[in-house]
Amino acid sequence: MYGKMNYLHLGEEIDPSSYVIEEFYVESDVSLLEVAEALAAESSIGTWTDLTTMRSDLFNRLAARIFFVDDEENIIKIAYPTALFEGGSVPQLLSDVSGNVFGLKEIKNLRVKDIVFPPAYVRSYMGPAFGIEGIRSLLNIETRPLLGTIIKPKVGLSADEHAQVAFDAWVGGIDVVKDDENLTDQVFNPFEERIIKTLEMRKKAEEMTGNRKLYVPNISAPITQMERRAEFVKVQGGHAVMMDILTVGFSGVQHIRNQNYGLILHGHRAMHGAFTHGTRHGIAMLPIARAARLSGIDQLHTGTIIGKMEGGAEQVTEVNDAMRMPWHDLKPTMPIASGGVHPGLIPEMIRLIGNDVIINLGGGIHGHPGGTRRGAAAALQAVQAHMRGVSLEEYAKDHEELAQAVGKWGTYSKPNQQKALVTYSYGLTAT
Ligand code: RUB
Ligand code: CA
Repeated sequence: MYGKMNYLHLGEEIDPSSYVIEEFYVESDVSLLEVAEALAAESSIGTWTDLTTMRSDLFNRLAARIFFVDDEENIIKIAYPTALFEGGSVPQLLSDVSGNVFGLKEIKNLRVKDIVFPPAYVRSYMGPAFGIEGIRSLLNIETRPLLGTIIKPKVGLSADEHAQVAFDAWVGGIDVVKDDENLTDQVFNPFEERIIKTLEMRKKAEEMTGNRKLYVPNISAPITQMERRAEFVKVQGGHAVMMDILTVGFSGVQHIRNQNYGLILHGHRAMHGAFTHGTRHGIAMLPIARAARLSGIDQLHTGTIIGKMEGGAEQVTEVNDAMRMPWHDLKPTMPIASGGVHPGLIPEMIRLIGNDVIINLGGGIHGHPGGTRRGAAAALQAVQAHMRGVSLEEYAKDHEELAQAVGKWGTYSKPNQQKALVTYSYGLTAT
């Protein structure tokens, strides 16, 4: 008992249309049942003691229900009545199901593994405006994975240089060019100048190639500033913007979505490791990604399985499935596989992740020995090789750009020595 009311309903069948259901992993010196009661109380209606202001009708209607406790695996599942939640508000959701509970003294480690929502709650959100189909139809690419690049160096280039590198990437064969997470509006590359110049280059690249191209500028900033930047992008003829969803916060993301700009929203997840790292504490990527889809993110970084960033096959696949699956009225979110990708990894990544993905390469394009344009061509050749069922080695025989990329970085099955090392441009190496 926690607060003299009983939250325990072990073994009870829970109606998924009436409850938000949360799964926790917990480590504590006190018993799992006691922890479960503390979590259920703190995230619903209770506190550390009984209350003179509590009424039994209130308790029966709004108290969370602990319906599953596994002492061996340290798993607790709690169902929260939907009435506890304000529809269409990720901040309120997170304050509720992942708020004070993280500060409870008796808890050593606590991890939110997943959150499942009732249909009416899901429908209270706008979700993505474009979704996978909308993005594909804008770019006129029916089935193959989309290819993206992050301009590198991640910060430092002038607006002119940035626009030129973007042009080279598009002309080489890239569909989507994006800013990196820490490039916003710095003196060496002012936001408005960059947008104007890069969109001019997009037009030129579209005319030269006959293909639609997408530029995704980073608008991350305090909310009013983001609003001004999104409006500027729209007025200049842009079709997409990027937000660093966790540093900006879900309030910022939802606000931008609520303005209905008609812009594709790209979600970078910088800082997610502070929540998602490891398995015993924090918030897993799955509930964060669900919140991003609810908030209206059209394309979201979810991991590469085989690149430089954390995230194995099981974890990335379950997140990608949750982004693509039908979810009441909400359009699907397109996963982005990014981080340490080079052309030699592309076929294996498509095999593992599927076609409905944006494969995003930074160093793997701008680090190509022949420069950005040839790097972009090599990436497209790697996608073509996969789509035609030809091995990279075979395809590289008459595709010089791909041969150069494979020569530098190797392939998934035959990495060259550099694969084991991350080589930084300032000359240091780290494992
Ligand atoms: C990748 C990059 C992205 C990371 C983010 O650059 O800049 O910010 O992929 O990671 P490069 P994640 O291609 O040079 O490694 O997608 O896992 O959130
Ligand atoms: Ca980056």
